[in-house]
Amino acid sequence: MKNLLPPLLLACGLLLAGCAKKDEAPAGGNGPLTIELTAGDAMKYNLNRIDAKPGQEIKIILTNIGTMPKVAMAHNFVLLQNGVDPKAFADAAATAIATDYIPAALADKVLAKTKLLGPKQTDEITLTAPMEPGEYTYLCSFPAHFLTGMKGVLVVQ
Ligand SMILES: [Cu+2]
Repeated sequence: MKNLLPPLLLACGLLLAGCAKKDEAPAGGNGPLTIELTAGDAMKYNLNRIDAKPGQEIKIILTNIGTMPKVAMAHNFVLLQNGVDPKAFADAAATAIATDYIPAALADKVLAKTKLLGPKQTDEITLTAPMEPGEYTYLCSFPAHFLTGMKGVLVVQ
């Protein structure tokens, strides 16, 4: 059993790299990374992990591929600072309807975010990966979506 682990991890790593690193500059470079994120009525992102190098430029293109009306089912991408409790953020976000579910009191904990998107809407942002290696949580701050599993991690290393 023990011997199976390394090849399994390698396979997982290759799979993730293949999914998450579309359009990246040649391997080993520090070129910009383009990540195409989708989210639909199942309240999940297509990618739960993004790998980047410290300081790397990342273009995030988020598309809501769902069909439900925006008032009932909208999505965003909110990248949090390291050390911020994502559940506490999501709880505070749930009542922040006037600011598209970005709680004003915690706005300084947000490293990057897209607009809140209704069905068939897309938003594109460019962010710079933090210089400090670590795992940075991203989530959808629409009520209950984080708890349903609409989250992922930006791994900077
Ligand atoms: Cu969502």
